[in-house]
Amino acid sequence: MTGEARTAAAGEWAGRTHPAGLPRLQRCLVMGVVNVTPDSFSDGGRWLDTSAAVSHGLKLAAEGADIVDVGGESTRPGARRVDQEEELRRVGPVISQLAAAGVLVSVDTMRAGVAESALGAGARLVNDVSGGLADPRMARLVARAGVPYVITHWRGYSRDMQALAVYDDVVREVSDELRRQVDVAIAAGVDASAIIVDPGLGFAKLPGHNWTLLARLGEISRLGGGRQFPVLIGASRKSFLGALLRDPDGEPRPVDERDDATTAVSALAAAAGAWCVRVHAVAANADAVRVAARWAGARGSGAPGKPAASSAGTAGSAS
Ligand code: PMM
Repeated sequence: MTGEARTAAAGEWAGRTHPAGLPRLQRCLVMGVVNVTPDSFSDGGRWLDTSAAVSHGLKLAAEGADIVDVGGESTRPGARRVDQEEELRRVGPVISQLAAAGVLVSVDTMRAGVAESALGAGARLVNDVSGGLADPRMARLVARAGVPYVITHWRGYSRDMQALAVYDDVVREVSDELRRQVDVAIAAGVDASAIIVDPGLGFAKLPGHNWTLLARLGEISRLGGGRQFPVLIGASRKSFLGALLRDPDGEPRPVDERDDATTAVSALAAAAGAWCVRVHAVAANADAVRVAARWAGARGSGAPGKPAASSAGTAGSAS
């Protein structure tokens, strides 16, 4: 049995990696979501107003978000695109006000022009759900700016992406396709140590694909072999959780009742070595990643209740 297989069997792959330019914590990070959109499936319309979005971002940071992710374009299945001016009008003031308040902000965009303005407004991380495929200028922009870059597995725009959810071996195909996206970014000058990979749950994926990817994060982290990348997981409130929790009549659990399941995914993903979880309801998830870190830190401590030496900074008292 290889070392990789042994650690995978123990529920964790060896050595969590950290992207350059972001806080190095001995636990999984929490990214809180602020969608400044009228139509996101999870919170559409709630934070369209700048001051409501800023207040919400500050609240998420106070609840324990390490990063606040601000987006101005919905990526729900079937969504139509907004134009660049409108996207910028939505996210620009929210990002500048949150950054001015000391919040570590990422911008969720597929457009290099939006990313550039967002970085100018104080964002410190680019989260591109198309992983560079929607805008070929994105990788060069990220390389020039020298910021961390989330590359998500993506097969096409939201409008018809679910028709592309066809796989023989979802882990191999997602890893191979992500590897090609990562190679393009590196060829454009992006520092490999600044890259975070994301299997893109729900993006051209059916529920079974999402579960298989979650169960095999170690393989995603290595993209089929070689260098290990930090992994970000965006499961929050997504429809595969609604489908899992159908009521006796077969109705999916409504979007606003999926936060407990999201927290369960966060705990399991953190225990499996995920670098960050992207969530809408921060407080419970901030607790969950600390529980996972404390649990992992106690491994090898020898006695129940005795903190492991390596767990400093990851959790509170043993009581
Ligand atoms: N999902 C959504 C939006 N942005 N970014 C990353 N990196 N990963 C994701 O899974 C992801 C994302 C869609 O969810 P939302 O509409 O609730 O924000």
